Amino acid sequence: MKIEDRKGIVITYGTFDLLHYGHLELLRRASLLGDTLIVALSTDEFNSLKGKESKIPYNKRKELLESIRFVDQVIPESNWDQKVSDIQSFGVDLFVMGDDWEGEFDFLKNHCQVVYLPRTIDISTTKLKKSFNS
Ligand code: C2G
Repeated sequence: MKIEDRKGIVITYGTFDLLHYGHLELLRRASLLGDTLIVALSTDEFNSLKGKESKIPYNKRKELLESIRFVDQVIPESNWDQKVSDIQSFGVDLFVMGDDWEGEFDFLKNHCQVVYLPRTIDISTTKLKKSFNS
């Protein structure tokens, strides 16, 4: 592919527990902003650091994400501080997150473009967990 045709490498981070259409819409829109989408998936250990207990173990969450045709690669997210080195080692052009994170990752603008996309309303892992427990 000619360099000028390269739309770029996109990365996004998350737990993606109980994968649902809100996650899918984020990933789909992120994938349309480049020609390669990398997902940095929170490990089970990092989730406990985030104060989140994921219902689905990392290897299954990874398998689900890898089965999505517009996800090109899944890497582990094991700490809060790996983003700059990820951006550098993967040659990332664009960092994307849902806008519940608006502003939180603006420091990455020194390394790549940063875009926050509107969250999909009325769906969340927390809601799904609550509905299972009802
Ligand atoms: N998301 C969304 N719409 C929803 C739910 C989630 O757009 N209804 C987006 C979030 O904004 C996030 C991504 O889907 O960009 C993954 O969401 P989570 O799995 O909840 O990720 P989070 O726990 O916010 O982890 O270092 C960053 C963290 O790992 C982000």
